[in-house]
Formats: sequence, structure tokens, C-alpha cells
Amino acid sequence: MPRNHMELDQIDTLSVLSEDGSIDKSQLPKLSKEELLKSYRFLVLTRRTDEQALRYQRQGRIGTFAPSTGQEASQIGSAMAISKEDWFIPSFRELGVALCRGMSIRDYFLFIMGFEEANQGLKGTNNMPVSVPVGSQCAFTPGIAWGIKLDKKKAAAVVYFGDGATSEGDFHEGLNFCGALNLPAVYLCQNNQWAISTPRSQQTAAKSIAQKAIAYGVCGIQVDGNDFFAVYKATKEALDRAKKGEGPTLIECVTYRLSVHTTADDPTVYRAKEEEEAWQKKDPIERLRKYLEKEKLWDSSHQEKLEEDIKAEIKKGYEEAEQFRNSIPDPLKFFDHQYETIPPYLAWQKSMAKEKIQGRNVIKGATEGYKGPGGAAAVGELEEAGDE
Ligand SMILES: Cc1ncc(C[n+]2csc(CCOP(=O)(O)OP(=O)(O)O)c2C)c(N)n1
Ligand SMILES: [Mg+2]
Repeated sequence: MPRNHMELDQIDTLSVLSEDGSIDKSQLPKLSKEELLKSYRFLVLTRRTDEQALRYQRQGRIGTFAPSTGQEASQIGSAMAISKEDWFIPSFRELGVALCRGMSIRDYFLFIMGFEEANQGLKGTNNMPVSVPVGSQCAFTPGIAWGIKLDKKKAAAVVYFGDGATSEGDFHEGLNFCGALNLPAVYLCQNNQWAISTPRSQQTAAKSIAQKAIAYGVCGIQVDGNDFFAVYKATKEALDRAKKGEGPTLIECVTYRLSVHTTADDPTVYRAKEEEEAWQKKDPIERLRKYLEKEKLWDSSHQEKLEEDIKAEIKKGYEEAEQFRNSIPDPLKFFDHQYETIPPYLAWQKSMAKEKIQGRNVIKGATEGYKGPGGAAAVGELEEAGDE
């Protein structure tokens, strides 16, 4: 058998809007003035919410969270292309997409405060809850996409994940499954150059993340993730293909996490100031603003008014969240969200927590028939171990 060269698909790259706000008109997606201004508002709203959340977190008012700062174009650019019927499957860093999909500022703060009630807003939507285990959402995406296909719905499943998630088996299994079954799915990687302190260069020896699509026989494209138009266009095209039955796409948005990984992180110990400064110059919000100004759609008075409105919206959202927090007297509700019927081990934990909080004895009967994890230990022993 002769030695031949195997032809593999090529990976496209796409950028439309450059750093100075100039544009490649041939690639400019169709968006109305209203859609453009709405998108810009979401970009700024996401940034300011992050900034304010960071202050609240430092003041001890809310818990830990993962900022989207620097990644707004990847998030809003894609979210504006996704319809209500499509499924939004997030990781833990998609504030911008969630806001575009109707999440309120109140619910965002409540979620960071640790209230599952904030997820009530997901009812009746095609929005999935946050997935913290890295990459896990990539593994159940085929299930949603397959359901859409079997139901013959005109929709697609859009899953978000980071560069670090592409080193997890879940990403590969999920994308392979979607490719093999030709499912309507879009795998959207926000390559923000870091997975906590692991740089992109140590994540994979591959030249790009987008090229991993080739191995699974699906479309792949690498876009400038700080370019609102490029992300919008690539997502729209991927969704159109998915809905026509032409299969999944892997989109790599090349962007940068300008802020901390989470509020529990200090990036100054592992990355260079010069690198951060270089990416500051590529700020996705400034870039779109420059374009809007060039097109005479925006000026400083518009910006001033927008900043005022957004400040008030964030303050109101936070106050509503705080009001809710103060009105919930029963922290034990924490146990009631995971299952329709609470399983014995959780009933046991709930009774332990109740005892701690209220200084009472463990509820008799709540743990009846339950022998603890693995079924080995007696309930009495577990009650002691629970204090550790
Ligand atoms: C399975 C798993 N391993 C480790 C962690 C701890 N962890 C949280 S975020 C993160 C890095 C994720 O990096 P990336 O996928 O690039 O997403 P980014 O945080 O940059 O948005 C890690 C290791 C986790 N949540 N889940
Ligand atoms: Mg990352």
C-alpha cells in the first residue's frame, strides 16, 4: 500500500472588528441599530456587575464568584445569536450570557450569596444551571442535543467551557458523541489563556483548540473572542448549520481573563503584568464602543446616561437580593433543592444541621433504616463523625 497524505479539513479563523474600531465590511454580520445598542448595553452591564460584585465580595456581602471581565464579547456576541428555543448550557463564568437570556441582577447576586432560589428563574426557560465541575457540562450536552433532534425541534444546544475544560475527558466524549450522531450542538470554548494558574501553553501541545474539531469530524473555527462581530457571526453560522441538520461546531473564542480566576485567587503570583497590560489594549468593550462612535451611534453623553442607568440597576438588584436574604429565616431549606424526595442520608445531614443551628437533638425517626454512607456505620457513630 503506497504512502499517501490524508486530506483533513482546515480550520478557519475569523476577525471582523480590529482594535482601533475599524471593520472588515465583507464579514460584517447583519445587525440592526437596536440590536447593536442592546448588545453594547449588555457588554457594559456585565462589566459593571462584575466590578460591583467584586466590591461586595471584598466587603463580605456576597460569596465567591468567577468574573467575566475581558470575556464580554465572547459571551454577548454568542448570546445575541442564540434564540430562546436554543439551550444554554453554562460553566460557571457566563454572567453575560445569563443576563442576555433574561437572568436578573437580583438572581445573580442571590446565587452568589448561595441561595438556590436564584435558580427558580430557570423554570420555563431553556437555560441550564451552572456546572462547577470543569467540563462536566460538555458530557451531558449530547443528551440535550439528541433530545432536540428526536423531537424534530428547530433548536440547538450551546455549551460553554474554558480552555482548561478541553483537557477533561468530558469534552472529548461529548464532542465525539455529537459528531457521531450528527447532533445540533455548538461547543463554545472561551479560551481565556488560563485555567486558574495553568497557562494555555501547558494545556495542550496543539496549535489551537479549534483544530480538535477535526478529530471528531465536526466543523471548527477559531475567532477573535474580543471581537463582538466575529463571535456573533461564527455562532450564528454554527447555529444555522446545526438547525439544518449539518451537525455540530466547535468554536474557539480567543480571549483573556482580565480579572481574577475567582475571588479566591491572586493572579499576580503566576502571571506577568506585561501580559495583562497587552490584553487590556484589546478590551472588547472599548473596541465596540470605538466602532459605534465611528458610526455616529454613540457618544460620551450616551455613555454617561448608560453608566447612570446601569449603576442604579445593579444597586436595585443587590438590594432586592439582600431583602430576600433577610426574609429567609430557615437555612435548612438548603437541603430541599436537590431531590423531589429527600434521601435518607440528606435527611440525616439535615437533622444534624438542625441540631447545630437550633441546639436541639437530632430528629428521631428522620434517619430510620439508614446506616450511613456505605451502609456500614451505625447512625450514632456518624453523628459523632459529623462534627469533624
Ligand atoms: C473536575 C474539576 N477539577 C478541578 C476543578 C477546580 N477548578 C475550577 S475552575 C478550574 C480551571 C478551569 O479553567 P478553564 O476551563 O480554562 O475555565 P476558566 O476558569 O478559565 O473560565 C479548575 C481547575 C473543578 N471545579 N472541577
Ligand atoms: Mg480558561
